Amino acid sequence: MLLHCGKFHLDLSRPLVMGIINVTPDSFSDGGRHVRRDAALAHAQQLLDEGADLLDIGGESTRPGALPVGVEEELDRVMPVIEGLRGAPVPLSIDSCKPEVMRAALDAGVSMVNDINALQQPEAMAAVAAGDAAVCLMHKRGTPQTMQLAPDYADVVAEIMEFLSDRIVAAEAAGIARSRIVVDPGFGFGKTLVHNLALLRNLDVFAGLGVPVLAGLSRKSMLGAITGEDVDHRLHASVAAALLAVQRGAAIVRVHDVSATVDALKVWQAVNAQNPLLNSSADFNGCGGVVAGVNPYSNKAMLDAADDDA
Ligand code: HH2
Repeated sequence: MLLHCGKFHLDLSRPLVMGIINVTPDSFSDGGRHVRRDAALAHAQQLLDEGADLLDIGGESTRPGALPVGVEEELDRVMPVIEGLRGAPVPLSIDSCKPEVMRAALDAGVSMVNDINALQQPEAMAAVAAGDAAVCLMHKRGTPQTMQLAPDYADVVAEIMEFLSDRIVAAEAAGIARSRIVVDPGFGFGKTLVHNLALLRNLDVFAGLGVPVLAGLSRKSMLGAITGEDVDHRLHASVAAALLAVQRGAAIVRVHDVSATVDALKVWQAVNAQNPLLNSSADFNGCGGVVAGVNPYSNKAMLDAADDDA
């Protein structure tokens, strides 16, 4: 399956890793670390070096209880970073619900809009439909201020399936081709631990919607609830969760810890390949992921590794 993502055509026959760049003072796990343009750009370079297939840039925290940010403030945060990354070898994604921010980011060349509000804000649909960028339609219940108060579903999987299915129909009706659409059940956005686990367990059901599924579990509180670890010590749980998501059909995982996730997925990929050292690149590489970009899973790397072992 290919995802049309602006000038990039992403081959999804291997799972892709989306690295997170939060240009915010208050994100739940890395707030304040990449607020300065230089720090954000250095972080972006690090994620690229570690093998990120996409970079997701956000200027507003959506953690439970986060306060909303105005359009100008969000633009001031993200635009210098987007401009600094112009010409990056992988697609840039803007993580925003605001049509004004989407438009400015798209004009500056981003290839994907990641909207936790699934393009429900007036004008958001039109902003994306006007170009050729991909879009991630995510489910959430409530707002960051209210979403964790008492989330309740009769059937969390069925209800979110229905929501995402409706949003795909709405996006297609607005002129966004299916080949540009990704969906995300929205782990932690108006869900209890039980809901989140049901979603992860049944992620393959979402793959049945016929568009790629993105999963964002990295460092989230559900992993803290399971392991008892605070947000700075959720690397192992995050990697496990990313792997489980991919095993259940996620095409893209949105993560803070790119290097560790890329390595884990290389192991997954190698185990899944029939005979990695004999197969063609199409079989083993999963066709390389980013057609016009970096492929950290090259056959050469695999053959070099095999030589080292011998
Ligand atoms: N999670 C966060 C933000 N954006 N987008 C998608 N599609 N899926 C997610 O699960 C998702 C998302 C929250 O994580 P983070 O950006 O690290 O934190 P914060 O919102 O506090 O900046």
